[in-house]
Amino acid sequence: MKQAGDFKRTLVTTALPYANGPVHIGHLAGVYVPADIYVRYLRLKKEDVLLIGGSDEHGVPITLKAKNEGVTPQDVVDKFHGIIKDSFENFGISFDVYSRTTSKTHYETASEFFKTLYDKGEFIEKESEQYYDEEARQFLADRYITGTCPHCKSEGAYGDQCESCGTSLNATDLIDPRSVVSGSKPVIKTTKHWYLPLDKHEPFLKEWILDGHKEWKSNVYGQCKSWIDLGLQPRAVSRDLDWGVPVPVEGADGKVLYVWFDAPIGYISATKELTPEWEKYWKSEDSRMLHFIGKDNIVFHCIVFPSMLKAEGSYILPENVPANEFLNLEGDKISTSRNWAVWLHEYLVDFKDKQDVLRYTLTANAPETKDNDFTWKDFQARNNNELVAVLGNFVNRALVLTQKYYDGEVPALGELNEVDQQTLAEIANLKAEVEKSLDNYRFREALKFAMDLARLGNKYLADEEPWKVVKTDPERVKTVMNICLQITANLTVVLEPFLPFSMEKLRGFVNLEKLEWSELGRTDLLQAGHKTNKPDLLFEKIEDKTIEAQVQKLLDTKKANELAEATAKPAKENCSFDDFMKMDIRTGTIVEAEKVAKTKKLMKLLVDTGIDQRTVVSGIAEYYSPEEIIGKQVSILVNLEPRKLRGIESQGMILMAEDADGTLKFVSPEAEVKNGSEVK
Ligand code: B3M
Ligand code: ZN
Repeated sequence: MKQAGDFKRTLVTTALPYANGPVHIGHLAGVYVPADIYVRYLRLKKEDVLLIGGSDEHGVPITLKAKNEGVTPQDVVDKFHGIIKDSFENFGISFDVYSRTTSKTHYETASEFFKTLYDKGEFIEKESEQYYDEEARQFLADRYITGTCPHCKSEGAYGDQCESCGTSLNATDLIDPRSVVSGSKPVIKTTKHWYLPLDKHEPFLKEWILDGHKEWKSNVYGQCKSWIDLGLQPRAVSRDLDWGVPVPVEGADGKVLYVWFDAPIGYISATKELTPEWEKYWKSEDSRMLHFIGKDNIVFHCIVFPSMLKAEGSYILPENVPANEFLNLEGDKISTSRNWAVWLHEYLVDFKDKQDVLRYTLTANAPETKDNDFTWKDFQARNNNELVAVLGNFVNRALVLTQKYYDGEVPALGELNEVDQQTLAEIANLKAEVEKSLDNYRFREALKFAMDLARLGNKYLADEEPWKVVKTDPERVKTVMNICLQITANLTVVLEPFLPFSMEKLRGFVNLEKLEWSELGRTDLLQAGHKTNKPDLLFEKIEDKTIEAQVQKLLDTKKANELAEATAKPAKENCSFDDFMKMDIRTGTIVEAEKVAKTKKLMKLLVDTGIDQRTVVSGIAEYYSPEEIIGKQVSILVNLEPRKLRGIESQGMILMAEDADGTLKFVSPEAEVKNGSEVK
C-alpha cells in the first residue's frame, strides 16, 4: 500500500448534488465541510491539491420536477445550480472549480468516455422488456411508473422503490401500474441498452478493495464487501429518456447515458475546465484521488466508477473514499420533499455571518461512524458553551489584557516555571495529534484536539490569574501573557481548516498573516514588541428565543406535512365511463333540516330533487347548523340504494368535499340551476 508521502498531488472530489433542490445541513455535514477541512489542511501544508465540485443536472427526478412545474429541465437546473453554488460559496467551501453536468465540456467528456468503452467492447448490449406509454409514445423510466406496492400494498409506489415501506422494486412488480406522464396503463415493449458487466470486474474489485484497501473506513469497506459477496450483476448505463447525454452510437435515438454513468465523469469534466493540466491529476500514478461522499453513494464510487475507470484504462483509481453516514434532523430523516431540513440559504438569513457556528456544530457532531442527529439545542450549546465560553473567551481575555497592560504589544518571555514549560510542551505536541486525526479523516476528533488548545489556554489563564499577579509581580505577568498570545497564534493555524471565517477575524485581531501548517506548535510565533489590535468578540451567545423560533419553524413544517399527507390521497383505481354514467347525480335544494337525536354527526334532510322530495341522512351536523343550510342548493346522488341510518331510511347521498382537516363542504352548482339538473 502506498503512503500519503508517495504522492505528489491530491485530487479531492465531492459528490455532485442533484440540482433539483437547494442544499441542506445534511449535505454540508456529510460531504462538503469534511472535504473542505481536509483540503484547507493540505493547502496549509503547501501540498498540491484540488477541490472539485459541481451540480448533477441529469436524472429522472429533475425531469419530473420540471413537468410538475410546467418548465423545462434546463430551467430547473439553472435555478438550483445557482442557489447551490451560492450556498457553498457562502459557507466557505473552497472549491477550485464548481461546475455542472450540462456544460459543453461535460457532454463531450462523457460521450468520449462512453465511446472509448464501447469501442473497446467493454459493454454488453441487451434487449429487455420495459414499460412503454402508448399515449405519450415513450419508454418509462422506473420513476415514471407508479402503482400499488406488492409488499405493503400502499398506493403511489414508484417503479424502483416503495417510499412507504422502503422496499426496492422492479417496475414490473407493481400492482396496477400507471404512467406518470399520461396516467394511462403502460404496456411492455422491448428496448435495447448497454450494460457495464460488473461481474467481469469482480476479481479485480476483490483484489483492489478487499485485499488492497483494508484501511478504508469500516462502513465503506463493509458495504463494498457485502456488495461483492452478493455477486455483481451487469448494470445498464443507458436509459430511454430525452434528458441527458445522448448515447453516442448509431441506433441509439431517444437514449441517454444513465445519470450515474455520466455524473462521476463530471469530476473529470470539471477538472478539465479548471486546468489544461488536468491529466496530471487524473492519469499519473503519483496523484492521489479521494472521493468525499455520503453513504448512499458508496457503491457507485467504490464499485461502478472504478470499474468504468479500469475499463477505460488510462485513469487512476480512488485511493480512499471516506464516506459518511447520515445526519438526521431533530430525530427524523432529512427529506427534501417533506421540507424536513435546515436549508443553507435560509440559515444564512436567520444567522447572518454565523457560518462557522454551523461548520463547527456539524463537524463536532459529524456522522462519521454512525448516523447522527442535529438538534437546535445542541447547536446552541455548542455555540454558547464551546465557541463562546472556551474559544472566544480565551482569545478575548488574552487580547484584552494585552491591550490593557501593554497597549497591545506582545511582552517578552521571562523565566519559565514548570507550569509554563508544561504548557509550552503541550502546544508543541498538538500538531502531531491533529495531523494524525486529519490524515485518517477523523474530523470530529481533530476538531476536539484543536479545541483542546483553547481549553489549555483557558486553564492556564485561570490558574495563573494575571489580573491578580499584576499587582504583586508584573514581570511574571509578561511571561504568562506571552504564552497566552503564542497559544492564540497557534489557534489561528490549527482552527483555520475548521473555522475559516473566524480565524480570518482572529488573525486581524492578532495582526498576523496566514501561517503555514509547518509553523503549528512553535511557541515563538509572535515576537516581543509585535503590535496586536483591539479585539472584537469572536462569537456571540445565541439566545433561547432564537432557538425556539427555529424549533417552531420545524413544528410548523411537521404540521403542514401532516395536513398535506391527509389531503393528497393517491387517485383510486380507474373506473370505466359506463361505470361513471351509472351514477345519477342531480341538483336539489334542502327544504328541511334537523339534527338526528342522540348523534353528533347526523342530520336528517328533506331534499327537493326536482323528481320528488326525499329524506336523506347526512353526516354534516358537526359542520353546519340546520338553519344555515335550509334553502341551499346541493348535489345529490339519487340512485344510491336506500339504507337505514339510526332507523331512518336515507334515499341518496349529498356530495361533500372533505378538506385537509376533515371538515366537509357542500359541492354546489356555481350558480343556481333548476332542481333535478343532471350533474355529469
Ligand atoms: N447526485 C446523488 C446524490 O446527490 C448524486 C451524486 C453524484 S456524485 C457523482 O446523493
Ligand atoms: Zn411498500
